[in-house]
Amino acid sequence: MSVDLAPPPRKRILLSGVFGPFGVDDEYGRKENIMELFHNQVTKAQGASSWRYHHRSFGLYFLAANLDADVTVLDFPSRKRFVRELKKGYDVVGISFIAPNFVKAREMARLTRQESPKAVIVLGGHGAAIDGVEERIDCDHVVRGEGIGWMRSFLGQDPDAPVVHPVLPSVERRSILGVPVPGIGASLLVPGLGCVNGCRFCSTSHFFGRKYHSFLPTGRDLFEAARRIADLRGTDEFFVMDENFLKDTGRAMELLDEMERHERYFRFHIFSSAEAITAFGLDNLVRLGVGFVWIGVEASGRQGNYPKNEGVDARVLVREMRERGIVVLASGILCQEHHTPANIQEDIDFLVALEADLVQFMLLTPMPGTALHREQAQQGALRTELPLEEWHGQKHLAYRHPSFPGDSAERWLTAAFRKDYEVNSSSMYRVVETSLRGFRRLASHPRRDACLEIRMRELQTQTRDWAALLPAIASRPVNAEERRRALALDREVAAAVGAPSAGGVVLRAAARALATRWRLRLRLLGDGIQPRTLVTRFLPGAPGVASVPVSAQEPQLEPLRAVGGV
Ligand code: B12
Ligand code: SF4
Repeated sequence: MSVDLAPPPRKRILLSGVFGPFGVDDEYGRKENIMELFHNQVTKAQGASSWRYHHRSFGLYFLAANLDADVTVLDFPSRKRFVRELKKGYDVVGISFIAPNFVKAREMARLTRQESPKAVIVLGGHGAAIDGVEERIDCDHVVRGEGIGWMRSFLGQDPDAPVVHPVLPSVERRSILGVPVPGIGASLLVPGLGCVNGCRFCSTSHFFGRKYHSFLPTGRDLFEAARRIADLRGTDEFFVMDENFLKDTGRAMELLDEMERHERYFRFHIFSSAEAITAFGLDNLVRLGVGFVWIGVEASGRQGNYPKNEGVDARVLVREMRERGIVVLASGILCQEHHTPANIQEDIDFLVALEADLVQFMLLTPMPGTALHREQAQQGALRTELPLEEWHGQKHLAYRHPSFPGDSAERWLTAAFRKDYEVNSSSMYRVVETSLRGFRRLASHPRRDACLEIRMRELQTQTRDWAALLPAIASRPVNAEERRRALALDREVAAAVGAPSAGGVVLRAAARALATRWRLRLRLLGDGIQPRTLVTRFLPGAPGVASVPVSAQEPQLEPLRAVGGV
């Protein structure tokens, strides 16, 4: 009798995001559902000045880096490319999707059954919160909440093994006014998932059971992860994907202590709530190297607002952050239950008057799984007849609101974005102004230690670099006021940080030429940009230790340089 001692073959797993094209009206999606953060949700009314960034489907890479299996990650495939991948034969096909991409996920499951009938289909991501999704999509498992532990258990691996943080760029392509943003681009840092605050509309908080699921529980863990990723990618800048990074004030303080102790000064772009920012302290934000904060202001007064904003004067908070060189993105919710055509403008005007660098307006949307969804279902207010492709918060209301019938919600939204642009000028103009303010403040600081000295120099370089776009802004402004502001700011920058060098002058001329070309492109060809398909293979045997960009026809804009344990 012979005994086969060979280990069982490792599973072959395909993890895929939903297929494109994105942001077009077709049988699977809608034109409003663009795969771009800023251009879709923030700077959408700013024409050529809109920020054009692509972000990967980070959850897929987190899963892949933490499984002892042969995992291929397929990000932004076309439908055809997905089918081609299926034909290679996988044991498990995992599909990550959000509610507005329900139809795409359903089609991908159908294609998997057709092309790879033996594959086990696992659905995950926020779309898993849709009621009865297992009956509406032909699949084998639906994973709600954190996925690494679930997938490890499913594969017979230790669900509680330490989480390996993959080494990833936080953005794929970045351009403003058609000018590519130079440099490597910030790396991704995901300290944890979810938020304990449980604001009733918030998908992320509810999806993770109103608990914080920590990947990097201590300041020291954060520091070590940041140091390793920074060394591998060659940049000390991070986009921190954590819904409320400063909520754990102690952890953030410990991170700051570690940075100062090691004299390693990272820079972080974060999401956080007003109470958490206030508790951490604005001057500590500067020391920590926070360059960007996304804050949910939500509404002007008590009505329609949340405990996280209680007792905080948003106007003062935004101004004080900008004074310190911190770019602020303030978001607000329109067409809330208490809004009427008579009072909604007050909230819009409040958001605009904050003079934040960037403003996001979003329609109140009862996303599946949230307390708001439950409340409105009980009241019979959900618009269940509205296809899920429309549940993205940028056009239709997904609940019945007597004051906003037909397309009126969309009209308010469009007008709000437009007003912010006309009153406050383009966001690019605003961020140069913020950077200059921060530089000046630190330059006149009476007691600059090593940390503040570094922060001052960062702001100086940033102000000079970003100001290169001011002539392009002034050449085709939204109104005469923007031209006047851009030219005046350019002069102020030159006075504060020095006139542009000969190289700088050439750069500015190039930026103007690129901006002119971009405006022409928008006029002739429209503003659609599709993200490139990215294929990455994570090899078995050593979870997260190596990752291989697969196909030469699908080059990565930012190759994954390495993936290793934290
Ligand atoms: C990055 C991001 C984007 C990127 C898209 C990146 C991409 N390539 O898809 C951009 C900015 C383009 C974007 C756009 C939109 N987004 Co978005 N986005 C996010 C954000 C901020 C982070 C997601 C993330 O990477 N998290 C970190 C990773 C590690 O966590 P994770 O994705 O949750 O993955 C974990 C689990 O969910 C699970 N999991 C995930 N996938 C899978 C798959 C399998 C098989 C398994 C087993 C498990 C699993 O395991 C992972 C590890 O635990 C979230 C909010 C948030 N903080 O989560 C919103 C969020 C996902 N987006 C949302 C929405 C609504 C949108 C837009 C419709 C908004 C709009 N109107 O423009 C568009 C849609 C674009 C489109 N065409 O699809 C909602 C989804 C709501 C819902 N219930 O479906 C969220 C939750 C924001 C919110 N609070 O409302 N988004
Ligand atoms: S504070 Fe922000 S992340 Fe936390 S529950 Fe509220 S909206 Fe969600």
